Amino acid sequence: MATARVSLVAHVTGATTALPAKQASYTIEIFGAIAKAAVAIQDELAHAALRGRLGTTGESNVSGDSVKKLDDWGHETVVATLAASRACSLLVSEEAEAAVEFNVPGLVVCCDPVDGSSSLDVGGAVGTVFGIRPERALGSGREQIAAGYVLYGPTTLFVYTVGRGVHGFTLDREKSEFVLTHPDITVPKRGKVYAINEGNVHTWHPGQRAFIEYLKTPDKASGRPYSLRYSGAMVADVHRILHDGGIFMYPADMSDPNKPKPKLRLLYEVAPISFIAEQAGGRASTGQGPALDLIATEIHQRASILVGSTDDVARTEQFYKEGP
Ligand code: FDP
Repeated sequence: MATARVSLVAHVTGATTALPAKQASYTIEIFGAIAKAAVAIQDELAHAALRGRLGTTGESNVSGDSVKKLDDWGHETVVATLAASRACSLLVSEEAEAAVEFNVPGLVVCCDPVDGSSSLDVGGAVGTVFGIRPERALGSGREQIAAGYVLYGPTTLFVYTVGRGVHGFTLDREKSEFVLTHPDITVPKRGKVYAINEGNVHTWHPGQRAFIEYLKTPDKASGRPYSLRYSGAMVADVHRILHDGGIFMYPADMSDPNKPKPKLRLLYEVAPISFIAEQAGGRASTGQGPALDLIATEIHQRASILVGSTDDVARTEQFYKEGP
């Protein structure tokens, strides 16, 4: 028997019945808007070299990263589709120093429109990441009512949670529609893969260094050594981990132990990915505790993240606690 075709928006509609009615209808509209932006972004990525959309704009964003033309274009696209949804009151975007106000009642969206910019000019996989919050952008990650990411690779995959599991949808390009293909994504309890920028080893916490050494030390009984897989685009690397198990890490630079310098952004990278990981039965930590418990006090705040299989994340935390 052929299985029924379930679209993203139909699925979100079914999954948001427990939310207050207004919140549910805003959430559905916002998912529609982000899906529309994602369809446009995947098309622009596919044709970027032909449309003169590779390279940088010459500007830097609030985090000091040089802005790629596609970063800018992705931001404008998300702004336009969210404005048209009339369901988003405020957008915090990596590409805008101040939050974008839409002057309508609705929910707050925190979004990195194009994540993994260093892969853009080489045709690598990149992503969009977002979290949705009820009233305000700042506060704990546990205030999120929804989160998701879009992975632009050989196929375009939309993965989301509204706190009722994690589900993945593949873009049917002919119909510009996301269709359910990966229901109930569950992270294996333990994996065989780690993802980290190992070039930064000399900046890490000693526990972090010891953990990576542990993963590389052969031991048949515990399935070591692990394999390293790192593309430099968080969505692509985290998606692999959610699928196959293991751990993705972007620890803080601890060159000055009194001034840890994390890289990834809390509101539109760490918090949404942590919500998705927990909902998929995995774990997300800062090394000291659950990443979802972090309280954002600034919109472009940065945070560390260790995310993936529960056993692998728990072991990293143990190394942080006990050291080498
Ligand atoms: P990028 O700066 O290229 O946008 O968002 C930050 C991010 O990418 C993540 O997607 C990625 O995991 C990480 O930075 C890569 O950083 P490194 O180049 O330092 O490894």
